[in-house]
Amino acid sequence: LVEAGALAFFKDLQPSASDFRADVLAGLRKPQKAISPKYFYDAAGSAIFDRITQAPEYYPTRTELALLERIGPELNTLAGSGAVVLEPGAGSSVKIRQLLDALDHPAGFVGMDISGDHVKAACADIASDHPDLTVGAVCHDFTQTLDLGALSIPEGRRIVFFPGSTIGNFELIDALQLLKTLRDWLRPGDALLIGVDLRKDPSVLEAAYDDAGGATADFNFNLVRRINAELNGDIDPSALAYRAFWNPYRSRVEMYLQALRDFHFTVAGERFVLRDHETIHTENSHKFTVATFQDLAVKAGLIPAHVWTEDGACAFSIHWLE
Ligand code: AVJ
Repeated sequence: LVEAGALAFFKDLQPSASDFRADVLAGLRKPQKAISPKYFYDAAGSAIFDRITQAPEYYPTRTELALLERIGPELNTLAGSGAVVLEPGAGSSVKIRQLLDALDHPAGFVGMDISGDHVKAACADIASDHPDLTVGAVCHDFTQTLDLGALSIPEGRRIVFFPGSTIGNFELIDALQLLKTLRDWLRPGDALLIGVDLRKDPSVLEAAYDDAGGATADFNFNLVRRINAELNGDIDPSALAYRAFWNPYRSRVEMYLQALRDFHFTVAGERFVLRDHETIHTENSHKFTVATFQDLAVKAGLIPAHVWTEDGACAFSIHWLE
């Protein structure tokens, strides 16, 4: 009996719980307290992120999906038939469906995400909807090295798909490193298809990252809940407020949890203090112009071959790099 829609493989390269503890403690010891945004994405956080993408103020998801739909025929021409799509940070895979639907007979799809259950479920759904596609799932933190040879990636032209402007979450130096890593996944003829959010009116940006419905704030508070639950923490969420603002000097939205008063807390047996107005930096979302992003891509050894943009208030870009 052939199991319809089964995954061709699932590989668990899940980061260990001790990484989470060590990273959080190291981040809280810094003069500017900081926690990596990758820790937003446990099962609950991934679900809250899906709510963010539905918020009326959060334009990137809608805009990128519409742009992907518009350029589908061109992507199909560039990809040819039998392409194999690799998606680091696949999440719930809404965009990959759009891409797969645009392509003629894609041969394979490998979704990778730091949230193992989330990526497994999303990839299994894709497999059942595309019976001819070889689908694999990998639980992996894409900031860590990955030996692609250890995965059973199907043969065919590889398209590394990195939508959502996730590249914007990284400091520029780390974004450069990540682009180099993704470039190393490419062979001649392969391509990196990447979504990059563009600079725009600060009021649009600040609303997108602090939606009135409170999904983005809840996303940040989920990190507090996660620390309290998994690292035996006692952070009082009512002593914190979520803040997001546009930093024009660094061309990014910066996100913080800010103390509303002095308070002490414990995480994994270690004592910390936050003074009134002091912040925990949780995330950056860099915004580019087509030129500033292409300059970065070139520094990473990639060749900008095509770019498509959505202009106007919700500007966004998609790049085909070789
Ligand atoms: C992970 C890059 C898609 O920066 O827009 C959204 C994450 N954080 N709202 C972004 C995020 C708060 C998001 N990406």
